[in-house]
Amino acid sequence: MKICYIFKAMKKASEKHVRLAERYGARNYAPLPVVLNWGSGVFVRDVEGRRYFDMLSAYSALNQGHRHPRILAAAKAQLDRLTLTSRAFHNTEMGPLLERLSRITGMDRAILMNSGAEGVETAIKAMRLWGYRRKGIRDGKAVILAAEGNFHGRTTTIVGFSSDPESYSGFGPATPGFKLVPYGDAAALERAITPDTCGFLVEPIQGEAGVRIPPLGYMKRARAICRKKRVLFCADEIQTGLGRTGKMLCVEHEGVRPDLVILGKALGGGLYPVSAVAGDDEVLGLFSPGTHGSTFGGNPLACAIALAALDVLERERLPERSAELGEYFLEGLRALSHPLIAEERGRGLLLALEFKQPVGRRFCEALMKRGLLAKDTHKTTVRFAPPLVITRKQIDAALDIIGDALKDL
Ligand code: IF1
Repeated sequence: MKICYIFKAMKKASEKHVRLAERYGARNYAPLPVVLNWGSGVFVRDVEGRRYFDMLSAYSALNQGHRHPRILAAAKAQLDRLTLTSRAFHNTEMGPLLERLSRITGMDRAILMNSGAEGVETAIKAMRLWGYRRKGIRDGKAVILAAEGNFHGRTTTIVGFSSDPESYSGFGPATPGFKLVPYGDAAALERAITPDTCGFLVEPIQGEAGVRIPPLGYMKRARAICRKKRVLFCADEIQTGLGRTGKMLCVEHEGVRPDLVILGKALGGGLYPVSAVAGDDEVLGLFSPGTHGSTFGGNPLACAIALAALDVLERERLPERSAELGEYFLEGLRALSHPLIAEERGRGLLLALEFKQPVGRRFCEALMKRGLLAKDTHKTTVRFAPPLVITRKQIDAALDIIGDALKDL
C-alpha cells in the first residue's frame, strides 16, 4: 500500500473515533482533534502513532505521570484480591490511607469520596454542620463565602456560586447560602463575614480562572481573619495539591493550616477517581452514621491506588521536583518573545502563558501539530501542567516546541 494510503487510512482511524463520540455523546466538550490510545510518563500517543507531550496531565490528575509502574502494580495486586465492599463493612486498605492522609495534611481525620466535586460537596456539608452545631447559626441560615473566579466542580450547588455564566447559566435555581468575595482581597473577605458565615471555600491558586496567583500573604491573612471571626477556612487543593505547585499542599507556601483540605485528581494516581476531605475532630467528628456516605467512597481498590499514588509523590520527591523544574520551565517561558504574549506566570509546574488576544485555542492547535498537547482557558490563557516526573531535557524539548508554535500566531 502506498505511504499516502497508509496515512489516509490512519487518519480515518482517528475520524472514526471522533465521529462515534460526536454521534453518541453529549457535546459538553470541544476536544482537540486527537484520539489517544497510549500513555506513559509525560507522553501519550494517538491512533496514528504520533507521540505528544502531555502538558495538561488531565488537569493535574496525572502528577505521577501516565501509568506509573508502582501505581499500576498496586492496582493489579488489589484487583486480584478485593475491589469493592461498600462502607457497610471494613476493608484492609482504607485505614492505612486515612492514616497517611492525616500525616500528609496534619489533620485528625478524613472522609473518602470519589470525584473532586463530591469532595467539595462533602466539605460544604461539613462547614454547614459545624455552623449549626458548634457556631450556633440558626438552622437553614448558614452562609459559605467563595471567591469570584472560583472553580470547584460541576454539581448544581457548586455551579450555583460560580461567577462564570458559562458554568451556571441554565442550571438555576442556585442553592442558597453562598456569597462571593473578590479573590485576593482579605479586607473584602473580612467585611463579608456575618454571624451566619460558617466557612470560606477557596483555591490557593485559581486553576480554571487561568492560574491566578493571589497577592503574597493573602492566604495567611484570610486564614487569620477566619480564625478571628470563627469561620472555617477550607482549601480546595484538588488541582493545586499533591505537589503541583512545588509543595505537597499549596497552602504550605504561606505556612497556612486550613480547617479543611479537599484533595482529588492526582490522589487517584492517574488511574481511578479518589477524593478526600481532611479536617480536625471539631469538624469531621460531627458526622454520625447515616449523615453522609457514598457507594464507592473508601473502596479497597481506590485506597490501594491512592496509597501507591502518595508513595510515589514522596519517594520520588515530586513536590520538590515540581518546585525546581517549575522555576526552570517558567524561566524558559519568560525567555520566549512574541508581541502577543502578555504574561508568563505560575508556581511549581502549574504554569500559564497569557496572550493579549483570544488565540488560546489556535495556539493549542499549533502546539498539537508539533507534538505537544495543552489546553486553553478563557480564550487567552494556555496552561502548562506536565506530569511532575518530567525531566529537564523534556522541558527543553517542550520549550522548543512552544517557541516554534508561536510562529503560527
Ligand atoms: C471539567 C476546569 C480545571 C478543580 C478544583 C474541584 C474540581 C476541579 C480546583 C472538581 C476540577 C476539572 C474539571 C474539568 C476540567 C478541570 C478544570 F477547567 F474545569 F476548571 F482543572 F481547572 N476543584 N477541575 O479544578 O473536580 O469533580 O472534576 O473531579 O469540568 O471540565 P472533579
